Amino acid sequence: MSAPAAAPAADASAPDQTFLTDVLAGLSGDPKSLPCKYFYDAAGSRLFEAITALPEYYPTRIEAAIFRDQAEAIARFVGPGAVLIEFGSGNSEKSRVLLDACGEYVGALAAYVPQDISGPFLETVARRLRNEYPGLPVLPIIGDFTQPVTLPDLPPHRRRVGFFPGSTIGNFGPGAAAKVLRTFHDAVGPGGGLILGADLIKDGATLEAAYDDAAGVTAQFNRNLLTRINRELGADFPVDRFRHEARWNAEQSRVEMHLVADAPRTVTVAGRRFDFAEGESIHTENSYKFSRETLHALAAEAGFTIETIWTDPREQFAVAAMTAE
Ligand code: AVJ
Repeated sequence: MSAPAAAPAADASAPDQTFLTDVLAGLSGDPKSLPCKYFYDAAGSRLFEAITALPEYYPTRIEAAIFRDQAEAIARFVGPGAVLIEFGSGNSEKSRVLLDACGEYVGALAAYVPQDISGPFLETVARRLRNEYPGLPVLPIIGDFTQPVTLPDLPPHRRRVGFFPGSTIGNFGPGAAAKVLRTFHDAVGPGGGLILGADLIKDGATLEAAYDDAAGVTAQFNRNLLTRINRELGADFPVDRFRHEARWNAEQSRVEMHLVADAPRTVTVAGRRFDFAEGESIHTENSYKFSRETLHALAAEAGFTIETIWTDPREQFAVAAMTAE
């Protein structure tokens, strides 16, 4: 998937206040943590792109295969003349297979609405799509998918279908995930649809390898968060002294990423000191994994009913099509 790009600070020399507040709060916690949404600066976005090409990181490849294999069924679920809204659209790459399939099997969409937090990037992507899909209204909206969606002027009386691929939903704990889906429910309205990509529970070795690859790209991606904090918030993390760890937490059904201090360390962030014991970790990400049952329960909590779950033959990844009640 394309990573959600970070919004550039209005004044590049002034640290982003929200970023600083979030980092100080996370490092003041016990256990220490940092929000995973800050992974995606320019370097982090590039590293994530590299992760999606790793042999161990199966989700991107398998989801793409499901979209290809089920293109016709997915297009029929979207339906003729619908408005497709992609939340956190990035480079809109995953929508192309849907746009193509709708054109081929059910007739053109009424509009494609990519939503992303990076405005300049959105416009570039929209221009390219308008060239490649002449006649398709591409109506980008700037926004954060965790906030209520303000839709552009849309053709009236059209079915709206949300699209949220990549198992980005896995970054949210059970309650927060239902809240995110609820904002999508509000955006598509009763009778609208949602196509959701979600990674499935599997053996711990496969899961841990996907988040701790042999080439060390995920380790770089994780540590880049400290590099970013050093640069943007004037911190002094000895980045190489924090070891990358991926742990499958079966009880909570999530892969956790951590950065573990190799020795007792004191770090200063914007003039505040944080002490680390040897082996103390910063919990940087949760990537929740689902079963058919937990997907049905999550959908229901947000007011959706799942119509179909498409998977690959080994049931590694799921694409769920659901209807808003
Ligand atoms: C972008 C949240 C789907 O959890 O698999 C990949 C992020 N972190 N490797 C995921 C990620 C480490 C990814 N998501």
